[in-house]
Amino acid sequence: MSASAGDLRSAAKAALRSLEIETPSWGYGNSGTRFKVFAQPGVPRDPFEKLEDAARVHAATGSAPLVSLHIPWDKVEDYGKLAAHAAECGVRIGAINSNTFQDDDYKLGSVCHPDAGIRAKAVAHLLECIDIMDAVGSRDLKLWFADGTNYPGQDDLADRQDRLAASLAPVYERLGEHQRMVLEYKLFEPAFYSTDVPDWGTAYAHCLQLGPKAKVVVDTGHHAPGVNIEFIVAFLLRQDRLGAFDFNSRFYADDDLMAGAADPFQLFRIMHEVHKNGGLDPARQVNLMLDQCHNIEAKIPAVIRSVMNVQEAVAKALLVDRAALNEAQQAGDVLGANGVLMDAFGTDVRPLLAELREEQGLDADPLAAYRATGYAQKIVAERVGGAQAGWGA
Ligand code: PSV
Ligand code: MN
Repeated sequence: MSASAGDLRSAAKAALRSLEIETPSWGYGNSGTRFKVFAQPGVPRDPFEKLEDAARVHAATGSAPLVSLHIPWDKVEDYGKLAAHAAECGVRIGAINSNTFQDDDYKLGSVCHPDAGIRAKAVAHLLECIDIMDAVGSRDLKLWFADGTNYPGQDDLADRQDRLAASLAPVYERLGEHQRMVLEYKLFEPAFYSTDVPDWGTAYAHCLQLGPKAKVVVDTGHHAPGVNIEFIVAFLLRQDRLGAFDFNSRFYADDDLMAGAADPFQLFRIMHEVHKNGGLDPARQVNLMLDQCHNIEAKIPAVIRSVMNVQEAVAKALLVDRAALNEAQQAGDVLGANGVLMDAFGTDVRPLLAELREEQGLDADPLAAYRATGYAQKIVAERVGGAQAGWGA
């Protein structure tokens, strides 16, 4: 039995109303490639101003109430004050992202480093991040390790896994009752021969060993070309180990471009698996984060566009006629099943989202709404003096 189009639309609207997408504090600061950082006027000078920019994305889209922090980039004296500022702006602090890759000591790695002293330093940083989580009321510690080797024989691959497991254990123990650690994998970069958490299988194995509060992060830019990310999503949700996404877009590697820019069909396929396997239910705690940097385009509009792209992918996933899909699958109707999915992907969901925004008291066009506020001109005029925040600061 097919669902009626009207029923699907109203169920989709209800789910979209409670959709929460988390934006990255570093997406608002200056960033670049290893070749050049092109500074932009009006960029925040501190984490407080980053939150103000994030609040503009939420005000325009109604779907971005959470902001990820990166430590030490977002280090402040008083985290209570930072959380209070977030609340005043109408947003909340989300995941705390650790950083064990920008200190000279980490040249040969952090939690997998051959030197026990450097591993202890990295673990101390991770514990400090949990103190910050306590202070700002954050649930998730997000871990990404740049650890790896550049040359065969440089270090012992299995020993590095032992060091990783031993480093993560005390961090896991330190988590509060409602806190979690979410472990991100990445195929390569900055290390080129081996990476210590290169794929979902490695992240999953460490999470299993640690316990139920350890979950896997899927950064959509961190796979080899052609990898079926939606399979990974379905598998991890089935095991209740999908903790979070880092959405961005990849043409070649970890491009960190706007979510859905290169391949909106892939984003739809991922969101279909998320929805189909219960991942949009807030009780499953799948954190939908963006992890991207805007090097040549205006930052706040680029984050707004990314949020809109995720909203569109989610809307299309919500419009999949699951009953018809199931019927076709059970009947072995290959073309029919594929057709059901393609019909949803082919639906123009922009009118539905515009209608929903108007029902929420928002402008139907988030980018036009943002432009109309004059905020872009205001920050260029007001944010003079001081050092602009940027990658590494
Ligand atoms: C690494 O490439 C990564 O995806 C991690 O999530 C970092 O925290 C983030 O980028 C910011 O550089
Ligand atoms: Mn990431």
